[in-house]
Amino acid sequence: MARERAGARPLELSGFREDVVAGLSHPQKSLPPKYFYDAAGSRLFARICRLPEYYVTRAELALTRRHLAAIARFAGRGCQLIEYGSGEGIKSRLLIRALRPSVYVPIDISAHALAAAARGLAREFPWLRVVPVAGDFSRPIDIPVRHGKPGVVYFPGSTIGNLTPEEAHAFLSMSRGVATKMIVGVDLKKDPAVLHAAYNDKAGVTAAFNLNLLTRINRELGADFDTRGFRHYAFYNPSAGRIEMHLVALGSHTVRLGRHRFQLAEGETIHTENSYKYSPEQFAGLAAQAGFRGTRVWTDRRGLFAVFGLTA
Ligand code: SAH
Ligand code: AVI
Repeated sequence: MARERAGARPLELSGFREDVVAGLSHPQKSLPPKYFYDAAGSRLFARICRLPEYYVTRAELALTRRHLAAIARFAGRGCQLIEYGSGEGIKSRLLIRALRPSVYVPIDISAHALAAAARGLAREFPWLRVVPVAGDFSRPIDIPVRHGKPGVVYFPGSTIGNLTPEEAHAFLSMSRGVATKMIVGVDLKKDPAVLHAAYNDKAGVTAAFNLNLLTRINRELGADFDTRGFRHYAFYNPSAGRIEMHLVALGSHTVRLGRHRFQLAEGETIHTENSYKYSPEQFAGLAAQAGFRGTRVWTDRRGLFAVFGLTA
């Protein structure tokens, strides 16, 4: 794969059309979740993080606060902090305060949200060198780290759960080439009723987040999805250990995208996201397979979420 210089072109659009056409051509139609995050999608995700049912952000924040001293000792002060899928950077602030990194490199596919977050951080931490990189972490990215200070990769939010275990393995292996230490947020297996509520909130924000993907495809690729003809559908698949999000066609539906036409039968779904939930042992096993030797794990009091400290 060719290496891209960070920020050289509107990367999130390269391959968007091809990925959508490929995904809608499968017998089980699917769309990659990385395309949720246009400006509207990033705003909707920020609202999800504040929903009463979405325990994920609160649990990770609480546990990061509680174990911050130990996490900081693990990472080491003055490191080069590289964060994948940085979003709003809610938890990053805690780490930045505790680690005083020599540079902070937030990487995100959502260029708009990334720029806004980087501006906020630069205001809040005037001493910090912030080097935002608009990039897709599922492809090679040039990361502007310097020799000298150790690099630490931060991957919070359980974004790793949106990758299949095979993709997560590849991502972890790739990260070993970027830094010798990683701090990874992982959502844990739990009562399916808690999971179900978190992905089916009463206010309908998760539904709007899911449906926004079709609105984005219409706007940016000129497709003609009738978004009112689809309903958000999320459920826990216990044998796969994941929440699946789908969009269900309420009636038969034809979508045009350039010269392509896609037919959906009534009740047919487009699979838009997986959110894998791990047991601590499962995730430690995955990290070991990807070449990480040392593993520290911190959890919140209720055992909802874990932060792993991995050493290559
Ligand atoms: N880390 C934040 C945000 C998590 S949401 C938190 O913990 O709250 C997932 C973030 O990853 C979003 O900001 C999204 O834009 C970004 N993202 C998703 N897929 C990506 C990809 N392939 N490459 C880069 N960023 C990605
Ligand atoms: C970013 N990611 C970890 C979220 C999750 O929980 O899988 C995305 C999300 N999808 C629906 N709600 C939140």
